Amino acid sequence: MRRIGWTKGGAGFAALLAAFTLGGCATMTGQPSMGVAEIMPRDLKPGDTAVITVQIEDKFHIVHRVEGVVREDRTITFKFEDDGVAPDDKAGDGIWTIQVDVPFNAPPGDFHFEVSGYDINGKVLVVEDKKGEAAPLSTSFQLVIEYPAEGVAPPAPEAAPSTP
Ligand SMILES: [Ca+2]
Repeated sequence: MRRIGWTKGGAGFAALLAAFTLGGCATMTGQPSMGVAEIMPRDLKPGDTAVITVQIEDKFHIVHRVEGVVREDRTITFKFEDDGVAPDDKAGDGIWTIQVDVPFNAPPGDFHFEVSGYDINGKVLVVEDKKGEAAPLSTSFQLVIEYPAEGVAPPAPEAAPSTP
């Protein structure tokens, strides 16, 4: 018997996942939804300043707090604001913003930045995902910290002035 409606292999699922991630998630239930977080600039060096934004649809103002952590180092909590104070562009527009300074002693490598929405009681909000399963209101992205051209030798010092 032939089954209809399932695509073979993982392509269908990947497409579904992409749609879920990129779709902006307008939900019919009015539950909050979180879009993809963006970081500018993408490539970071120790000492750099970056601005991270995440768009949250929150019709009923359930999202009380938005915080991020670096998965590899959870000691610092990054608190996003939607208050119109720079670098946040506009108050209450659902775009939550934070400015982060990459520590000068940050180790180079790949890091995962996780953003979550919290309710008034400080609990991570749980929403239904596309499959109707409970999922935390959160998103994550990868950020890369690179040391400036470490493999490249610094410019050769000028030939020592010859002292006669
Ligand atoms: Ca805003």
